[in-house]
Amino acid sequence: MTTFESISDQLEAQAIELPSWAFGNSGTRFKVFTTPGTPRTIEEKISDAARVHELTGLAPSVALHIPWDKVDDYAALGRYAGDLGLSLGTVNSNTFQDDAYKFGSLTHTDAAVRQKAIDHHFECLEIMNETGSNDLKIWLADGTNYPGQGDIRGRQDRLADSLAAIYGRLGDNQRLVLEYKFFEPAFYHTDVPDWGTSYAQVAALGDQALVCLDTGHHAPGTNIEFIVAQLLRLGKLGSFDFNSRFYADDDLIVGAADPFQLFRILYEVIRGGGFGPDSPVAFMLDQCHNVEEKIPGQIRSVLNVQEMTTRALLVDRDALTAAQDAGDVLGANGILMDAFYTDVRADLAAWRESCGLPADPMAAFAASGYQQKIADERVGGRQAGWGA
Ligand code: LRH
Ligand code: MN
Ligand code: MN
Repeated sequence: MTTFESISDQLEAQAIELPSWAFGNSGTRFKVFTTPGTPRTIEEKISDAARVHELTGLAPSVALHIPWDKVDDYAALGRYAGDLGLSLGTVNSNTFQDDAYKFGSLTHTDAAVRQKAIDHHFECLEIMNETGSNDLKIWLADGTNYPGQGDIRGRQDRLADSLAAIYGRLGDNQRLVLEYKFFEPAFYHTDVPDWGTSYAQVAALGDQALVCLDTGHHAPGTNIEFIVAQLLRLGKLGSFDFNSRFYADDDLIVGAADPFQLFRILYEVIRGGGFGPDSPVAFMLDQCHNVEEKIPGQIRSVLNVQEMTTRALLVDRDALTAAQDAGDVLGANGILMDAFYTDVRADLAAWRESCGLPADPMAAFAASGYQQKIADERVGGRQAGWGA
């Protein structure tokens, strides 16, 4: 059995990017419940994100969503984040809230609409140049609701052309990550529904284009860890949007619905060389906190990722390989399960203290008084994006 002491140094470099929109109010199409202290500006979102990093050491960057997080001066926003110990990370484009995109954005039949969507991505790249961000994340709401509504093949071709135009503007250190999702808001077909389509599109672009895997974007029962293994094998896993789901794209706290699935995913990440300071795989959260408080929700999320990463690092890989090669079915399964069932919470608490962090970041936040302070100070917090 691998010991905690033998793997703890690998935890030091773990970094999980927080989504700015997780700090805003969000909800379902039925109701948006507000939370006292909800940020009114991107600066306040960043300030809340800084609390998460301060207490966990796990979340040194914040992702922006444009235009939700639009400001006049991105360099100044970057300095503001820097003063709080954070950097600005992935820039997410947004072509899903404009009337012009009712029938598609990068796939639209009208060249003028496609150009508008391409120009939006150029704007995102300019923002990245100012913030020093490396990743442009593209998720498209493009798709159709009825068979025959659109030419699904022509849409792929137009998508390829539009993506090539965007790719051509990337700087040397910048990457394009293409996120897939099998349904919603379109219900018959989605133009980037699965990892295979995303892979086909990014492979045609070049080395700086990769796939983004959002854990909530698969049909129930999908073996996500297999997708992770395959994309790492192909050198095309760029990033994760972590969250968890019971039914659809629930955007619940990562590891809440199925901690074992998170463990299996992280095991394949580690197995495939996707973990560690030299790894090209970016870890991000993509979540909404509809009824729970947002800052503790984010703290819990990054701790869940850390906890399952630790358990995945504990897998005795030599013993596992030997059992697999020997055809020892239950022995191999037992080795994996031994690591999964290991309660690492006490070891992690002690390790955090040794790093100068609170043993229990959730308790430390509750005791800090920050939630009360923002509830008193901030009035009229905004919806996450939709109201921005
Ligand atoms: C789409 C998605 C995508 C968006 C975010 C708000 O469902 O996962 O990443 O940018 O939600
Ligand atoms: Mn996502
Ligand atoms: Mn989603």
